[in-house]
Amino acid sequence: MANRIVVDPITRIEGHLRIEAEIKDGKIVDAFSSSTMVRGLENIVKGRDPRDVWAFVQRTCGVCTTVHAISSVRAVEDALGIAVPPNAEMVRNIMEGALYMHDHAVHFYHLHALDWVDVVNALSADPNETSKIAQSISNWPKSSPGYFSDIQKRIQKFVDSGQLGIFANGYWGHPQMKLPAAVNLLGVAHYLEALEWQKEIVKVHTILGGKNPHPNYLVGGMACAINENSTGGLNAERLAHVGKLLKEGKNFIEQVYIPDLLAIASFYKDWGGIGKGVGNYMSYGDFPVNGYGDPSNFKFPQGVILNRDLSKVHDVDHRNGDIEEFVNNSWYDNYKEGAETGRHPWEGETNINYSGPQPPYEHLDVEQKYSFVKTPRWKGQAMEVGPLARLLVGYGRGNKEIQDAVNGALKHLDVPVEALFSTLGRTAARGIESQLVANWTMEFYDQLLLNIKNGDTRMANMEMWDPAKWPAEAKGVGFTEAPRGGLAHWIKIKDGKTENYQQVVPTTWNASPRDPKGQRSPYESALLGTPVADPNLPLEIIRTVHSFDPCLACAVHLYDEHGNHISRVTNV
Ligand code: NFE
Ligand code: MG
Repeated sequence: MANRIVVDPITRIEGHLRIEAEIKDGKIVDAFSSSTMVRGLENIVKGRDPRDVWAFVQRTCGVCTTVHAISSVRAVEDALGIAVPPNAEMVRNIMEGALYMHDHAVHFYHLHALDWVDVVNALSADPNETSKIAQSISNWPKSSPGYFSDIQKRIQKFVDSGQLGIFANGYWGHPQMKLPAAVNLLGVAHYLEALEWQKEIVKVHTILGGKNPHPNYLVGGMACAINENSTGGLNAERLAHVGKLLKEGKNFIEQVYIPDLLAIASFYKDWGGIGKGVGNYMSYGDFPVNGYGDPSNFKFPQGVILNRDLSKVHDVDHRNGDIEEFVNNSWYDNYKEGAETGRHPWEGETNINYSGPQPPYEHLDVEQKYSFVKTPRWKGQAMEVGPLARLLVGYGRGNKEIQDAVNGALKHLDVPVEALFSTLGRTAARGIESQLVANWTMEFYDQLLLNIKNGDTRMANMEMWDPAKWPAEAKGVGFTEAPRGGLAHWIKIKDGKTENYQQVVPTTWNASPRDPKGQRSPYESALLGTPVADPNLPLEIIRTVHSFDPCLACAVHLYDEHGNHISRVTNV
């Protein structure tokens, strides 16, 4: 008989996620993913001025801050036929690149590392040994035995006080923790350093967008006026500061994040065979370098891979009916056409007044509706989105830069290409693309400076600003690759107002409940077959779920004080 365990809430993520898993003979035989937060942002923007919508929907999330604003302004620009000036494209790319560097490093160290790094075990490390390892894998200057010994003293203080603080909840001593003590100490030291560094990289947003989180955007371009010689706006000094922050960020990724990722992964190669998932991967593509109109110019290519077959990449179309959202298993009223039907987002609905069974409950009633996340499908198929999907699509498209980066990591770890389709693959892909994005962001920065030097200081195209010029009806789609995967917003405009608005978000693709055919989405699918050594300490579930970097605030678009109930908590 299978034993159903509940992990709720899953911590070290954004938002509220509940996983129920059925375990038989030490392995997961079925799994259900539920979000217990309710949405509402799509309804809040109805009737509002489309030029204001980015400011509302950007509040979907403060973690992947900026990507909802980009998607929104792109959707409106698409509807109204606006092309933004090259400088605005580069500023948007730089801001998104800075977000990737920030978000991925924070995920690795602060949200995911403690699934693999045993903080308490680091106390028994020999700092000389940690120093030797650190110096053998990187040129990062903080690597002396004294430095690591001081870190150890700091942790010892936490432990002696009985208050581990940020390290309080963890599976310390779990038999699945495989790192030598010296590597654990290295991981803990860099956890603390990454905390310091991440407060620096966000300054890129404060300079280019006024603040972080939720920097300023503008339909038609960006709001940061270039004036190299002025004391305000985007002057020479502030541009130089952006360049310095990006260089430091790239350095941190190259000298700390990547060496740590490879060192830690080399002890967990068995996770290259666990957490496989649905095997379908989708990327919308992003980082335009020659206008947003043509995805073949994007740094991240666009496409779909089915059944892990990298030899064929399918095209994505956001405008026809290929993408649909279902609500058959979600706490919303069914569409009037019935529970089996999906809706393309332009025709989508978010009916939060559903009156059927909802939380609280003992267990999810998975025969009925069991999540506030909707279920999106591409041509009826479940799609994994995120860093791994982006790299696989790029690989399949024959992108040399992406192929070299992926092959280099596989060679370093001495694992076969099949190891990519896994928990380890997802976590490695996030690091590999951080390096790629850091390099590209320097290119975007250089391009911006070159444009300015050549006398082009345009930052916005305001030709269509006046709603009197708009058609009576228009519709548009704006897509981006958010750190967690493909993100798109669809807008319908009527008489100058937002008539309908739908966001389909990366975590919606990955965390959704089943579709009408009973097909599992990526989280539910990836958990199948995962060994669980001790059902009371389900570290293995956390590893695979964390490898997707969940954000339920994005997936459901709003917190609600009634929705965040917790039942039968196994707190991890
Ligand atoms: Ni809130 Fe987000 C990203 C978006 S969601 S984190 O990245 O969009 O999956
Ligand atoms: Mg939505």
